Amino acid sequence: MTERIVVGAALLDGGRLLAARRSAPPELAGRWELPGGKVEEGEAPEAALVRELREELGVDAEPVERVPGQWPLRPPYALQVWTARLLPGSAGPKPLEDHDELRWLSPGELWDVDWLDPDVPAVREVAARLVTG
Ligand code: 9L3
Ligand code: MG
Repeated sequence: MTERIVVGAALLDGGRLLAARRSAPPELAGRWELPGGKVEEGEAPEAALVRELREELGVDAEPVERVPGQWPLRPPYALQVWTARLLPGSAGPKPLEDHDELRWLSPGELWDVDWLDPDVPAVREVAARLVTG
């Protein structure tokens, strides 16, 4: 089966990371994730990231760099993560779709939320970057 990519955004602002609590589906509700979703047919992953952040959070954002690694999800999906930042003039993030709470986490708070299993290694990678700037 062809691998399908799900993109996640490590949205950073002022040295903090945005975490989003899923409201659906029931088996994932209440767990926290890097917001994002499935890359569509013929779509570039970075474009999917921008689209998903607009749809889910109502923000204008841009990808900054790919976080090394790829983490398996339910087949045929795999998670890839980019750091991202809000564009000047963007609205602040709001949980418009699929989430019921958002939190900006400082480096000391990164592990205060119950991340989805596949997001844990990605957050670990981002954590190292947050500390070193
Ligand atoms: N998923 C896991 N971690 C993430 C994201 C954005 C997504 N950071 C998983 C949850 C779903 C699947 O990928 O099973 C598709 O995501 P979505 O389109 O429901 O957001
Ligand atoms: Mg999503």
